[in-house]
Amino acid sequence: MRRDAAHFIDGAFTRGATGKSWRNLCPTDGSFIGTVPEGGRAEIDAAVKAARAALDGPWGRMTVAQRTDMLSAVADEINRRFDDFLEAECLDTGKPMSLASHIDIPRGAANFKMFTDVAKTVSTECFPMATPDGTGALNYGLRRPRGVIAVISPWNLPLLLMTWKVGPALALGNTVVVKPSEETPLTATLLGEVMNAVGVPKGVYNVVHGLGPDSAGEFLTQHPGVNGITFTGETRTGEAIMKQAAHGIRPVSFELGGKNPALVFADCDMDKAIEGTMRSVFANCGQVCLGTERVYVERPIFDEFVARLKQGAEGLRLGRPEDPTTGIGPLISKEHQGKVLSYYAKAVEEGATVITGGGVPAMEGDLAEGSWVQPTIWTGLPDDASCVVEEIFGPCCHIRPFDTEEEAVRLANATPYGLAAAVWTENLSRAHRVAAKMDVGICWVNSWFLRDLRTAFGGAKASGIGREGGVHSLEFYTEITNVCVKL
Ligand code: NAD
Ligand code: 6OD
Repeated sequence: MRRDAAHFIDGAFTRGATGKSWRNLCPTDGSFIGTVPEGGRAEIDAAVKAARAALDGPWGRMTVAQRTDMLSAVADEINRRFDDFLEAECLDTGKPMSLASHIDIPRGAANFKMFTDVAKTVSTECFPMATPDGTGALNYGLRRPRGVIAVISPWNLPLLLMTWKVGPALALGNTVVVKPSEETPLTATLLGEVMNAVGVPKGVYNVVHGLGPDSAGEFLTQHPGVNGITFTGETRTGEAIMKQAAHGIRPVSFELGGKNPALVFADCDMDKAIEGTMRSVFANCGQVCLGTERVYVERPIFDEFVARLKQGAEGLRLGRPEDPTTGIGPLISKEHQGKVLSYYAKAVEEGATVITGGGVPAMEGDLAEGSWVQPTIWTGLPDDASCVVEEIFGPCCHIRPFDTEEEAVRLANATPYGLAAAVWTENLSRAHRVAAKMDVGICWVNSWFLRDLRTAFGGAKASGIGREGGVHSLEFYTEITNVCVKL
């Protein structure tokens, strides 16, 4: 069935007035899903105006309890329509349903529930103060919503990453205009139906589809009616958005790219390290910002680790989302396939030993039209090779041996990025020691992508600005006014 997308502005679905659109293609087999309208300045303007009116109107007047009850109902409605979200997400991305049904869709609901708890329990500071005249003064913080928030989201975990921002923004009293990735328009559109079904006032949640530069993305981030911009995507896009945010000095919250290391020590539990590294390298076809693309393995276990990861990679079944035996899906698009394949070629040019993969798999029937690549492992690259330095965002990794803990830490940190790291060791002291030296926002020990939504999430160095999650989200989604009352 054909699935055309629509903008969702002021509580109503519309195709807008630009007359421009693009064809949304399914990465599994290249089939036509439907068309997506491209929003322009007028659509962005209408969405920002609707968001402002809701903020100054019904949404702004609600009690915290009314607002959080409504957002709990949004989470319940996502769960009630679980299969619709699952189907839409897997059509857009080609990811296995087994993955999306465990991670993407449940998190779409959890991201709303979690922040209703934060909004209900948040308190602010109070500092009584002595004054020279003896009467004293009282300082207290008033936390107010930041206002209209622009949410720019990527295609790899579309519902999860979009609601990770919309959930806290709305729970803390803001309104939003979302510009989803052009590759994955469906679940953001579907969420509009959910908002209407549970009675969220019109204008609170708006979606305008479009591209980045000279399109809806740029127009939204430059709009003077936007009070803050939260973005997840590539570091280079973050640089562009930061310039756009400079007009009017709008604050930004950025979750950006990574080139994440895994450190595997000889004292690890090998079974767990292999299972975890299989997931961190190949889950979602390697299209996870937290994913591992550099694996450093202590020399005594290097050969065994490489052999077992190779065996695991070769055992992954490429297939359709709905097939329960599918272990890995396609890349998001033909364009991204071309980018990943260019790195596969570069690795060979730069002297890699290809342990497995390195090309396009033979797919049968209509799957041959999809954007598939083989799960790939390299060894033997120099530390400055492109595939060791640059984010590829595909199902691939380079494995390199190390001899000392100091060397492993130095290699792990030798990158402009600083998003995530995974450390595999059974030595408790080493685990804490190494984790404390990782120059990243998130360091997992003997696990990967194990998430507690109360924790600080974000990247160090070129991997982000700010932290979101739990009370950390208050920093960006609210503005504090200190009230100083002279008594
Ligand atoms: P992208 O940066 O190409 O696009 C992300 C979004 O930005 C899209 O909606 C796009 O239309 C929009 N955009 C592009 N140019 C813009 C502009 N000038 N102004 C406004 N909007 C613009 O990223 P992607 O390819 O969708 O996602 C993959 C990237 O995202 C990878 O680099 C990955 O590491 C990163 N990522 C990071 C995290 C994290 O939490 N740190 C999470 C997921 C993905
Ligand atoms: O789990 C999360 O909250 C989160 N933001 C995950 C990001 C994954 C990146 O691809």
